[in-house]
Amino acid sequence: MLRALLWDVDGTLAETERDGHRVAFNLAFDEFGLPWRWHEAHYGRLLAVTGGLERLLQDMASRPDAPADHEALARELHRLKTRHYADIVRRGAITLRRGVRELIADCAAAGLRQAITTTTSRQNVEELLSASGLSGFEFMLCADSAPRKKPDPQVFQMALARLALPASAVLAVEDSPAGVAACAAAGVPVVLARSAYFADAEAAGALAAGPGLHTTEGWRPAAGPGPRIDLPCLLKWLTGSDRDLRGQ
Ligand code: XBP
Ligand code: MG
Repeated sequence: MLRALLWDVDGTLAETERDGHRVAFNLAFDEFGLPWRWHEAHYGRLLAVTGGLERLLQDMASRPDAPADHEALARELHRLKTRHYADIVRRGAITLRRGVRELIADCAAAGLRQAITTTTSRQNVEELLSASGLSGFEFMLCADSAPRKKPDPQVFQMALARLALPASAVLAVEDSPAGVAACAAAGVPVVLARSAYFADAEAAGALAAGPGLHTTEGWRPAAGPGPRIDLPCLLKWLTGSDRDLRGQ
């Protein structure tokens, strides 16, 4: 029986990467007087690395103009980037993905417990929740609580311990293959609401995958019967969960 929903943040609650984190990194580079700029396609490739700091370190490793002491500069740039990201969110440039608020409300009305399980920094989540007026999460596990980032299952293992529930009583909502892999490694069933950068990504291991919670079109297995992904739809997928996308 489903007792709790675990929500990813970046890409799932909102399309934060292209117009949020990427832009904030570029502002940090600029503020530091660095000529580096991450264009959209390059940032998409860098998303294979989870964690903003880790992503930056990976990029710096391939830059001949990066200093020998990568790590200190990367930490400073990431600190600046987090500040710029907060400014971007505060001025309303990032909005919730369609269908998110409605599904959270469905689950709250049904008495399900809900929590945040993310690899992003806590301040990013606090800013997004405050700017969007979203509440009702029992707890938030972020990069500070679960430093081993997705696809490592640590954040989900910690969430199960905190909820004191078996994985079979929980469902996660994710947008990326790394998120799905982390869930799979923790045994947590997961629905993949693909974000822009992962529109065509592999969905193996997900209970269902589709283009967003706002629609029942384009989902596999089929969603519905309502016009959006709602609680009855999640329960329908869970009931048939012996067949995930690999078995389709
Ligand atoms: C996505 C991430 C994060 C963000 C950037 O997290 O990998 O690292 O891209 O945030 P999730 P930070 O999808 O689990 O929410 O710079 O704070 O790491
Ligand atoms: Mg995500």
